[in-house]
Amino acid sequence: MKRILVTGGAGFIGSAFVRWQLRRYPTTHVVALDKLTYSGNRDNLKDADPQRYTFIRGDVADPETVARALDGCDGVAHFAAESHVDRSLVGAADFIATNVSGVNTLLEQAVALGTKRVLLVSTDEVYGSIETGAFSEDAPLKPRNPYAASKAAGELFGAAFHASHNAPVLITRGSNTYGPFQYPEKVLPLFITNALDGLPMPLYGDGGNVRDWLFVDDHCSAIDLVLRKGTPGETYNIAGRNEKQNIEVARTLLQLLQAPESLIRHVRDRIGHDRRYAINDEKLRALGWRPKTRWEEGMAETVRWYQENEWWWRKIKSGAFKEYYARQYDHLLDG
Ligand code: NAD
Ligand code: TDX
Repeated sequence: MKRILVTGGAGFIGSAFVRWQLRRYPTTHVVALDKLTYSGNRDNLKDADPQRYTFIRGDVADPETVARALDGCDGVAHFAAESHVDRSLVGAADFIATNVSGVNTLLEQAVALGTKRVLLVSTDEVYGSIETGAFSEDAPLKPRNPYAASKAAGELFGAAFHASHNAPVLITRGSNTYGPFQYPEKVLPLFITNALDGLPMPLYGDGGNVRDWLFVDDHCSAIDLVLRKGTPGETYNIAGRNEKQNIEVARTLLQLLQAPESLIRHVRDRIGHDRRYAINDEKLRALGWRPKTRWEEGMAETVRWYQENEWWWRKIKSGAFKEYYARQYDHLLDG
């Protein structure tokens, strides 16, 4: 591909994907489209060669902006989203605007321009919670929080555009992703940066909820493979095969940070908190994908990155994040 569009290219996974493309494909030009919402950050692209990518600040729900960004691109990887479950539980209007209307706008423009590959980045959360076993791609969608519902709705637009307009839509459902540059509202960077300041790690409920952790570069390599080699109209799970209870994650972080167990603070549970996510990724593995980063390496690298890049997260945590944190955890910390 000579030119690709990455929406949400200034976010956590989107910016890693921009770097991934530039590293892996020396002749590819990347267009990054991002609205720069609270989680979008130009600092996330500081390591990307500015000659090799074009940055457009704009809304993926705006047709003219999307048409301009897509023009001349061979494909698009669509990451732009409202991405945090806890925020969606307070109000979901932005989630519908970006994760549903934004997908519709992107699909309309891609059809109009004849874009050859349209990959929608989705999530394992669309299946809902599972007690044992793992969901395959044909399992029914049973989202259980507004964020997951908006992602499921976006996916359904993708499937509908494939069926009606023969749009070359590919969908990936990735599991919980971690690594450098993740916004500190998400559990790993929140726990790491709090612990570095001697602040508590607010662990929801009994800490027994299970997530399947995937290192960010492995998520990027899977998306890249599906973008290039996947079959249009198909959906691919991307698993970490690395299930951990949240309490185990917290303890691993404490060990790496050499911080005391007393930092773990059990707080009131997230409402409707999904107990366990698990997906089967045989279909993707049949395309040849394997994750490269072992959990121990990925966690050590991630912790080191936050230790060495205080400039990045202190800027965030001393800004608008403070208000969010007070709202989110004030009433929880008393529970
Ligand atoms: P993030 O919040 O770090 O990044 C989202 C980016 O989208 C930000 O840069 C933001 O500015 C941008 N954005 C938001 N609304 C926009 C709009 N209307 N127009 C243009 N840009 C907009 O999120 P992330 O964790 O990097 O997630 C990226 C994608 O991956 C999302 O689609 C998410 O649903 C999906 N996903 C995330 C995970 C995870 O564990 N983080 C797992 C599976 C799937
Ligand atoms: O303070 C916290 N304490 C806590 O115990 C936070 C923020 C979270 N948690 C728990 C809730 C979850 O069981 O940790 C787990 C992970 O929470 P998040 O980081 O908020 O992720 P999750 O809700 O699992 O959703 C993530 O994975 C799927 C991403 O945010 C989504 O964008 C992705 O689609």
